Amino acid sequence: MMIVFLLLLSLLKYTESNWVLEVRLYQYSNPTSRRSDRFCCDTDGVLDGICMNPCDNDFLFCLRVDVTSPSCQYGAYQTGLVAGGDELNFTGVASIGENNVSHPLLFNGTQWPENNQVDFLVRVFDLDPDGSNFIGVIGTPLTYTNASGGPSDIITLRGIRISIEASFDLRCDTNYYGSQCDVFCRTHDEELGHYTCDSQGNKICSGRYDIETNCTMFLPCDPVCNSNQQCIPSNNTCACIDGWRGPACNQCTNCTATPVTPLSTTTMATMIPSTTATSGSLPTNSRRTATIIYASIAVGGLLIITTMVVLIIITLFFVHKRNNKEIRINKWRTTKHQLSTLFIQKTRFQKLLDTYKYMKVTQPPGGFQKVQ
Ligand SMILES: [Ca+2]
Ligand SMILES: [Ca+2]
Repeated sequence: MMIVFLLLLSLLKYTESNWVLEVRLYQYSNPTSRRSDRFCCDTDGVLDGICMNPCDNDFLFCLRVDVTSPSCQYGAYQTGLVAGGDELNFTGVASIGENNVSHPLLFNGTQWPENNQVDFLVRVFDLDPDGSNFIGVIGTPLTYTNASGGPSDIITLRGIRISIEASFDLRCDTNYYGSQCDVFCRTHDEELGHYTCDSQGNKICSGRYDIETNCTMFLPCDPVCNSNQQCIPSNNTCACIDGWRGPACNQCTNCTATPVTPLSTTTMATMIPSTTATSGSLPTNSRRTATIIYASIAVGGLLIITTMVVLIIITLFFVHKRNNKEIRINKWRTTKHQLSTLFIQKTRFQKLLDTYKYMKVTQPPGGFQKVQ
């Protein structure tokens, strides 16, 4: 059986987990230093029925799905020889046995345990040069409905002749939250987002990053900037765009016009000073620019219309020319057909005439005779 467990240990893979079960060990005791078959661990060290030599203890700690499972799905640790005899105190011990197993023990799973249960198992062996002997087994089911219970009290787990004290603490692994550790949240501060996580796994955006964008973009300026301003979302300020200055960005930098009241906008301000304000207050450069734009639009539109008209005329010309050609061809074909018909009729008539002449020349006296 031990070989089976060792094989399963070698196959065990550790991946990122949702939850962690921490097991702290305290006192282990085998007061009679006997094996599971009641014999002393060392049969040559017996005096008056008393085992004089302690066992050479080797522990296997295992966490599995349930008591029927042959494997340790949530992890297993084999300590190797643990010096100290049959009364061991693991309190405050950082590593156990010649294999230096880290203590407290950590087991983990990637899904919440089915039926809210796991099974903790301890197997103890006596190591000797000629092989190992089975000392005993201790096991207990552990039930958890959520991961927020905190560490348990110290519990004494008892086998037939052995016992061990332990406490258990099931909690969510790093970056997992929720009662069953099924909420994932990992702090980011780069292009994937700028946020931390609260105790429930909710994202808390840094600074002015917007939760609606997964904390990847800043919130829009509040209050919104006017049409002569540009929003600087990182610090929620409105900066004047080119051509404007002043606290409200309503003073033209290249003209002497009186300040105007800019239009409020719900989006980032345009880079061109507004042309919808009172025309009398527009700067000269702005009016000149607007005139050029309107003139360009008018000329462009005229060119497009002219080109379209020319194309239509050319198309109609070619269509008309093609139709005339087809009409002439059809007339020629009709005339040719009529001439062919007249020629055929003329040939037939000529044959009839020749036949009549022949018959007239060869007419016997007394009239025509029936040709046999
Ligand atoms: Ca032995
Ligand atoms: Ca031994």
